[in-house]
Amino acid sequence: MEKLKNLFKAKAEKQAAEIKDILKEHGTKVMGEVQLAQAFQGMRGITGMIYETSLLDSEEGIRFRGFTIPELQAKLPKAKGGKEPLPEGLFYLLLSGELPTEADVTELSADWRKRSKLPSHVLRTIDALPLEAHAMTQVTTGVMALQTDSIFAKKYAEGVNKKEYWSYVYEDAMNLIARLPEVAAYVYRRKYHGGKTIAADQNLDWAANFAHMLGFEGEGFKELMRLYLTIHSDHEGGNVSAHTAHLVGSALADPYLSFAAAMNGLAGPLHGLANQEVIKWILDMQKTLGTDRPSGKQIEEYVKKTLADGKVVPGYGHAVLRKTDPRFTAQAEFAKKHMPDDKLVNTVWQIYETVPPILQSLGKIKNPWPNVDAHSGALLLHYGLKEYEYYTVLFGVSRALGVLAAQVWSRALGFPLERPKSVTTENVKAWIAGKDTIWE
Ligand code: CMX
Repeated sequence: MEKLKNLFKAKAEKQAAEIKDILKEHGTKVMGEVQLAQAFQGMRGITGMIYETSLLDSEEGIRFRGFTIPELQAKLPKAKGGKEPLPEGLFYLLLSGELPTEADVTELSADWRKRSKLPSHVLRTIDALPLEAHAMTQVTTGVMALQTDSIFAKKYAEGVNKKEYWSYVYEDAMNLIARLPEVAAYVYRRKYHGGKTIAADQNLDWAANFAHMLGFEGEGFKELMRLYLTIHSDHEGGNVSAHTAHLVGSALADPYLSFAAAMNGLAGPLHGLANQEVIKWILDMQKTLGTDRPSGKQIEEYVKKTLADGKVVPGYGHAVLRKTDPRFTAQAEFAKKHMPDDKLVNTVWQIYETVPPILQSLGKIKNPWPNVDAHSGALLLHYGLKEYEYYTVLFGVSRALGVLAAQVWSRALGFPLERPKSVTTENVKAWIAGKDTIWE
């Protein structure tokens, strides 16, 4: 895929020169201020990093290189007969900032197919884990095993000019994205289907081939995967997985190490694992209530019990968003088109009617609206992917597109080691008492 690499090089060189000029003239300009509460409470709202591939608006939601999800659905190339965007196109856009043609996407699909073969020790490494190991643990172990193939790590060890870092990170990113569905599908078939793996179909696009290797042949599921793997890819730079990849990569850890670190963050229940928690929570609710069509009133009681038990309502709330997540809306639109009568989907919609006013009434939750994870499980279950411990892996496969494209940019722009300042509560108390000015 020389065209994309050359296009990226031209764009990155231009942008690196622009950044040099910006910093020369405006480097001391103040972007904001940090309040004590922000330092103690998860650094919300502190603008402190540059992340090129997407930008999140708290009211409007995510834009990928300036495009909303409905715009991507309209403008990105599709599979023959398909209506959803191909994730290859989204990756091309994230990396180059330009919308790809159909030919660009076909070429990228073919390029990833060529790169997709796994070294044999990767599967053996996964096989060393017990079957009960969580699917995220197994996949991330596979990613770590793939790291032996890192071109960046090899070139760095040989002693390479820092101007060339991005080129090797690009190769690693492309190889890792190409191989990730193979690793992820292997884990699925190993954990849930007695190890009966399904060989790749060289004629399929990246998402459809992943669906095929998982064992899902219907066009509906393939379309869902194309949409799913597109919309979960990127959510600007501060979320746990993207920020982890950015931080770890800043130490010049190669893309495999950085992405594995990101996957470990994604496996937390307040981040990506929330997609499994949502379905678990709904299925528990159905069991407790003895119905698969709970009424609004019944859901309300169950939500109140969840809160009274000191638990979060999974799939609701967000650290940045203050409206319904457009990724939730995109999935709801998909469901309206493909499965409007599905009982579980209807329960998800009923929960959407019921939960926000309850969370709002507590007065402390900043965003009572659903996030991306509130809807995805119901769609997967509709097509028969019932093993919800696997859901976060799908999120992770998609997230690779965003965080790896961003990492190529970070190395091309020469971003340094990330190292913010921390203080202790003792420092803070002394500062409040006027006895310490350590960080001023
Ligand atoms: N249910 C119950 N309580 C919630 C809540 C929810 N869905 N969302 C927020 N709260 C609580 C917080 O736990 C916090 O409580 P305390 O003050 O007692 O500690 C309070 O409301 C204020 O939190 P906030 O400022 O509104 O939210 P944060 O930015 O701190 O946290 C998030 C954001 C996503 C972690 C939180 O909303 C949450 O836990 N949601 C449920 C888990 C979830 O769906 N995560 C997935 C997010 C999307 C993704 O990354 O995939």
